[in-house]
Amino acid sequence: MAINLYDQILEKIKESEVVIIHRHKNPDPDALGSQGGLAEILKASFPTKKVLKTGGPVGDLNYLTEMDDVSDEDYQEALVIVTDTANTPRISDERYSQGKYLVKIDHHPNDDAYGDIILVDTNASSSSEIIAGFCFHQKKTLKMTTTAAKLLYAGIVGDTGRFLYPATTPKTMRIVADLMEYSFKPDEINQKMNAMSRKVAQLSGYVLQNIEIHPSGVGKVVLTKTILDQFGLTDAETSAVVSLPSALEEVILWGIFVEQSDGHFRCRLRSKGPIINEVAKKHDGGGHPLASGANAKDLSEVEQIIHELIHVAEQSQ
Ligand SMILES: [Mn+2]
Repeated sequence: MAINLYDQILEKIKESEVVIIHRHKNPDPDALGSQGGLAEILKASFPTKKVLKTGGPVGDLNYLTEMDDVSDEDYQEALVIVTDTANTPRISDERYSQGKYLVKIDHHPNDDAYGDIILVDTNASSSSEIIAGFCFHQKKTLKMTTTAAKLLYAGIVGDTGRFLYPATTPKTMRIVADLMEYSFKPDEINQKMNAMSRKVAQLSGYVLQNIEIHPSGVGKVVLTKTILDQFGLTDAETSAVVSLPSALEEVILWGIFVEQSDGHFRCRLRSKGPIINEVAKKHDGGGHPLASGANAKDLSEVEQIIHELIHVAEQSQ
């Protein structure tokens, strides 16, 4: 990995008295793990610097980390680091551009190359893996702590689906092993990340019962407003069921389509192998080759996306 980028980022950190760390909206464990983990590392390594985390509500992931109160004045001389966020509209807290210097650290495809320094490694499982690798590489200066190790571990576990997805590499596991040398309790994190509410458990049952599977291996789940109301769930709470179809042996790729208040459908596309982000890009979206998001204006566009996914599945056979 581009080692000189590590040095450049460390130089910028050393020069800056204020570091403000952002991540994406609707944060997942990798967004919070990379943000919180980096904050803990910098606070331990440079006790006199002001290190702040900003962004919208973290929901029930507040057991991982919480945000700080960041004033507009804090940005005046600040180094701003954004983790785990592919494009600027997704950055939580739009003041990200008001610092003196901007660094992007991410593992999604670099389609929106924002920032004065860009550290993007699409081979990394997660942004948390990149942050941990950066810290261990710069260990003369940067101190890993137990809390940071716990947060980064949670981020890696989250983004790899507990080491299920192909982005899990030998390097991922070496970094995880090094993180586990710190005295947090991995089993506690695993249990918390595995836990779901009764409502989400019931929605999981619905998804597994009602998924439509095309002979090519394409799974389709449509969650209308009526269905979400029936389970008493919001769109944000449906993220827990997105990976469920991967357990079905006949499913190769799938889409979960969640109706929004304005009637359009938020589409979450996933794949066990065939590349699907090109389909996502055609429908107001993008993302990883095997995990993308898109938007469909109505059910007929949902059908169009399914049609394109079937084409992808058939091409791969
Ligand atoms: Mn991530």
